[in-house]
Amino acid sequence: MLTFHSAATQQRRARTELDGGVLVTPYECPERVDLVLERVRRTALGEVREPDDFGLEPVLAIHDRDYVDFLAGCWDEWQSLGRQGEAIAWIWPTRTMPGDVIPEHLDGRLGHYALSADTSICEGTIESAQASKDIALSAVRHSLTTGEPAFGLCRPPGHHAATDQFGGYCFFNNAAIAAQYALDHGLGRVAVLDIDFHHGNGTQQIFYERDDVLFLSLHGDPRQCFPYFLGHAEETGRGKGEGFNANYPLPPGTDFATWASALDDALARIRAAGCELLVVSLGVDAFENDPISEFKLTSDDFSEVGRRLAGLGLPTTFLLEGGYAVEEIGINVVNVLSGFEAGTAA
Ligand code: SP5
Ligand code: ZN
Repeated sequence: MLTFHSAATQQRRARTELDGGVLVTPYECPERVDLVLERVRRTALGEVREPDDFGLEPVLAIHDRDYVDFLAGCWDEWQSLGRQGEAIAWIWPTRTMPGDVIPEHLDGRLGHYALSADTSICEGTIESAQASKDIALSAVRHSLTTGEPAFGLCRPPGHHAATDQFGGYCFFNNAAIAAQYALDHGLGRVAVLDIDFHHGNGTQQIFYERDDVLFLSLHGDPRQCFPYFLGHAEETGRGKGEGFNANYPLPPGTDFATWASALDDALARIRAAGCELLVVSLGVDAFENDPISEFKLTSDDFSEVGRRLAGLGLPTTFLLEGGYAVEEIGINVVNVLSGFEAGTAA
């Protein structure tokens, strides 16, 4: 399987994440890329390629122009205010303030465009986000033109990013951008299967009223887990999108047996919906030793996940999302990819 990778994904080197009332070194760190790449090479998964530059058009097919402009200018503006630390949102239009006038002041605009305070904007953020979407686009184009699987070693991740909001370490929604690219190049229906521990709130929001993208997510129950305000089982789509959104919220402590039966249900729905391409939002934070997540999957379980995905027999594009047990991230990601290849050969 081909891997798409760019060193530009490591330009974002954030120093701060608000976690438990203190500023910690972010869980979503550039070393994640090094370790996945090292494992891809060590296991001889296949060739590693640089992405092409797809420009902003495929981004603007998903995200609002004002949001993209905000991300592109935020760090320079923040610095021109003479601020010490990194740009972190700290006030929001909440239930008691309609927030329908976008503020002019950067602090207000940060609250408008942010969905959580775990994600700072720092030097290199927009550059890494651009590289990440180019990786996703290069990978999906490869799957579309050859029918072969591809792996996009995306960083930053994307699935929490909504039409006009960043957060959960995500800026551009790589999976949504890739799925839309496939539709714009002739496909009728695409499945986005999100196996990251956290609910893919951004992907759900983007496609919620559409029937050309089937979105399915297995995740920690939002009653207990980030992003807390979306990802319930009752959210099944709206309008013509009714029936094209499927959430599998699972309790903290969930092991592979329970998780895998949700996966099998999701795979049956993908088969029944007549999807022509599978985009996998591949987070490996469902791992038992993940520092911020609460499922119990083992490294061997990830190989079995790959084998089951291969059973669909669809052209498949894997895009990296979360996974913060940095020491084991390479093993867990490549186990999914190798398991997929083993399942394809079988
Ligand atoms: C892409 C992705 O996986 N994003 C996840 C973002 C979650 N951010 C909030 C993390 C809160 C961590 N608190 C755990 C405390 C353990 N010390
Ligand atoms: Zn996650």
